[in-house]
Amino acid sequence: MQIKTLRAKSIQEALQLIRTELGPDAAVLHTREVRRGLLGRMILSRRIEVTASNEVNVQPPLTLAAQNAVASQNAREQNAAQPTSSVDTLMQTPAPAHAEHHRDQLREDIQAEIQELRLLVEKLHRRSDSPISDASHPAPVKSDDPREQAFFTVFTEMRNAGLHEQDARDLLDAVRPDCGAADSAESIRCKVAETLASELLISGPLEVTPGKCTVAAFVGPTGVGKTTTIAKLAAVSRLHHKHRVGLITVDTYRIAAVEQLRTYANIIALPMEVVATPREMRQAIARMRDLDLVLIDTAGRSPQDDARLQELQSMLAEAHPDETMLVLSCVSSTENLQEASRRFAEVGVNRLVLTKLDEAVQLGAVLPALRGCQLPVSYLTDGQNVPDDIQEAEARFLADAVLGESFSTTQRSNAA
Ligand SMILES: Nc1nc2c(ncn2[C@@H]2O[C@H](COP(=O)(O)OP(=O)(O)OP(=O)(O)O)[C@@H](O)[C@H]2O)c(=O)[nH]1
Ligand SMILES: [Mg+2]
Repeated sequence: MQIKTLRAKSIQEALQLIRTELGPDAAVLHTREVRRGLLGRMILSRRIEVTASNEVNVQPPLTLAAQNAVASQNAREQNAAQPTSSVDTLMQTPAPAHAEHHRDQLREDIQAEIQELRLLVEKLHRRSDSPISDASHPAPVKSDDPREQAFFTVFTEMRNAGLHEQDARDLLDAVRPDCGAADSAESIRCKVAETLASELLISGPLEVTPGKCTVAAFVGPTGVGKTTTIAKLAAVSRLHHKHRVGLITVDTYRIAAVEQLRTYANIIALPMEVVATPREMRQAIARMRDLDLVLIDTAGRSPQDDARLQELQSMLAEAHPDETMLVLSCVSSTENLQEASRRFAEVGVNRLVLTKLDEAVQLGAVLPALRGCQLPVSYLTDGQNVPDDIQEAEARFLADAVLGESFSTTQRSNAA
């Protein structure tokens, strides 16, 4: 017995193939529409599978010729009939009705899926509107109440600035008692910025008293901008304030590092010493004692590298720096900043320099590290230009930067 199963785009095409393969008297044993996902049906066309044989005689098997005749008859009689999704019905429905039916079916499927997606999006939106699990301090949510709506706007801006949910919530909770019904998002923003500014620790610049040698060492993870920051400070101190400045580098691990600092020292015309051991450090400091300011550059260290951190500590113990500046890049994640400040605390850091403000898309992630390390910030750097891209840290400026663009005082006054 010869049985064939064929697939085609339409029942007509399938029957034509069967006729060619098995002859006009072949009997159709089975038909079905090959199921595809919605995407498959949208991208690919429908497929009909037909199984037929030329040697069976079952009742009521219709030969192809008879089926074609029935199909034509049905086409005339049933063109107004409601189609069903079975292929048997498709076989009895004329071609334009097939297409119509197929389109209806597809439309219904798409509408059902859109409805499903809509429900899903609404659910997610509701969740993001109230992302707080702590019921005792709910986060601001979308509301018809203008005051709550203003809180929600500011909360969203802070989250967009990269602030962790808890930090954003705490800041809003802190200003809530001072906000009345008339407070707009603008005034809430202002209060939040003031609150954060009052909390941030700022140290002011390095204190340099001519005739009294101030020694400042710069430590931190690799590539955060220690050497560049030293070059900026040295240039400002020497060229603007006319201080007598000297440089020491202990970064003998990279030839390029020594050359990098030497280049700056040559340009600014500063004495520079390269030291490799604690003893050499002691001697170099002694030679520079009559200068106003000595800046010590160190090799970048991984906060995970216990041995190197220990080595750094021994070296700095000989220098007795007045200030030990931890240099951190704002491009780093909260976790990396926290880990770096925790590990470098062992080296005796007492101030912070935040670099690469210009590169950081958001500064919100810096806040937990600032709060965690409790080190006052001395300088902010925002570019590679020596000496221009450095400024003394200022609380309100830093608060605005951490809170995001919409908090920027400049932008607000421009917009007004
Ligand atoms: N965008 C930007 N780049 C900076 C800033 N500060 C430093 N850089 C760049 O960051 C790169 C690394 O700077 P370095 O000063 O060599 O960093 P380092 O901490 O001394 O690096 P190691 O000594 O290797 O640990 C250089 O390309 C600098 O130009 C900054 O504020 N913004
Ligand atoms: Mg360096």
